[in-house]
Amino acid sequence: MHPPAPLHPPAPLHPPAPLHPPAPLHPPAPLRPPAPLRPPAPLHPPAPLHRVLVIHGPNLNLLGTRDPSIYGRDTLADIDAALHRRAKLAGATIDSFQSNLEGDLVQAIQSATGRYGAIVINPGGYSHTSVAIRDALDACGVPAVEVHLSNIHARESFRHTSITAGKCIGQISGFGKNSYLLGLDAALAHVEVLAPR
Ligand code: DHK
Repeated sequence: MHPPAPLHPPAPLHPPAPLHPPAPLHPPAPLRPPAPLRPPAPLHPPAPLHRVLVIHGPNLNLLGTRDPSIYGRDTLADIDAALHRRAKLAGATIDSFQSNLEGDLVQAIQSATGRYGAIVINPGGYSHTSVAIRDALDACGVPAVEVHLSNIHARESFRHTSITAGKCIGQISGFGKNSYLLGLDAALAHVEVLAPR
């Protein structure tokens, strides 16, 4: 019989690791004073309401000689001069633009945003065909009045529908040069530069 193996002396107890002293509390960072509220920047600066852009579409440069029994004998210059006089009486101004090109007309409509209070437009033959001009009228955010010298509803059936008029505030058709003048009055009344009659 072997004598029992001597018991190992118990391992000395390690003293518990000292607790880290608690990190000193930082005082909370002072709150920044709230930034002053700025009003949101307007998407477009307000357009001068009394400025009207008059847009003439294709073939209207030929007025005076183009089928006078339908379009009258006034030239485009005559019509623009009458519009200038009328605008002046109302305390408004007009700029006039004519093009035979669809893209130029789209560009002119787009350029009106923020610069004009209203548009008076005779899209000519594009009234019956142009989705691009309709879309530009829709996107520009400027109220437009569509005008026609002739009464498009009394002519060939393909002229009875205007694709563009649906994006205008209204349409005036059949009064020759006066369609433009009535269109200008309607546009100025809409933006309240001219008191409605
Ligand atoms: C002018 C045009 O050129 C035509 O194509 C339109 C419009 C009508 C007008 O009457 O002013 O159909």
